[in-house]
Amino acid sequence: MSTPMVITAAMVGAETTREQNPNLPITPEEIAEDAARCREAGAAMVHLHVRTPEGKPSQDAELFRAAIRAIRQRTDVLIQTSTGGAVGMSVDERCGPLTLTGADRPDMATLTTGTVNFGEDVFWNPRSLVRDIAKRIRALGLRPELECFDVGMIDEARYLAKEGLVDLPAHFDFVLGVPGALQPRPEVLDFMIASLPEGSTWTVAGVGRHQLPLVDEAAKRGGNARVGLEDNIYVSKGVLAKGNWELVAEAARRARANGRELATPEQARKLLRLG
Ligand code: KMH
Ligand code: ZN
Repeated sequence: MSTPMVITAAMVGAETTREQNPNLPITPEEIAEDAARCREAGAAMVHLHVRTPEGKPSQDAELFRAAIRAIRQRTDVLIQTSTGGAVGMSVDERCGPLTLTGADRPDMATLTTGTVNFGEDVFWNPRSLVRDIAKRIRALGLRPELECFDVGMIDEARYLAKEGLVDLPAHFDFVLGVPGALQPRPEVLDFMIASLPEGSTWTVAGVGRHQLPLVDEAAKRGGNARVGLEDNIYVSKGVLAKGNWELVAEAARRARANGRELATPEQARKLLRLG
């Protein structure tokens, strides 16, 4: 039996707008409703950003609290909060969700381990900032998902481990296809997998048209996949996704077609060593 595949739904993001896809969830209720449908369609985890009521990206702790509570009232899906936020945010702003404790604490948080061109912007992650966020994730008792837009960002995880800021083996997310950054090719994916610290787990998040084909590539290689409106608004060429759940359903179909079962949140918790 192969290892079950963890599907993560990146539901909101900071860049996608309602003008691009009117089905983007924004309010806590909309996010929770779509999250419950994603879980039914096969997602074990959601990667969460939040918005103000006007739709502006925000890392405000209270907005996260409301979304996390609404999701947990509806479904048992794991919640991974973003510490990336939107380009240009300060580190304190980005770490808003890391102030949530007790019943509102997320299950996991992202940690991008280097700087990358991000379209016409720069997603700024100097080493000092990465260490600051890593310490805050650790202080909250969480394990990070290490967001790697390039192979050097995997190597940086080894430095973080030597400094006692990240435990190895760890869980990585290869983000491929961002304009201005590393593009997905089979040999790129294979190199990233071969570059991982021993025993680590991985997810691949493809941007735009790369998103769904990369689910097949991940399934074949024993990995995991992230889909959702944060990274891609179409379910097929020119056809807008009706919600994140539709992208998850398509990812689930592809996973099963490649002989993979889907992980439940409980299985994902064990596979990703979330404790
Ligand atoms: N919005 C991007 C600039 C994360 O969530 O950790 C960063 C991002 C990464 O989405
Ligand atoms: Zn994100």
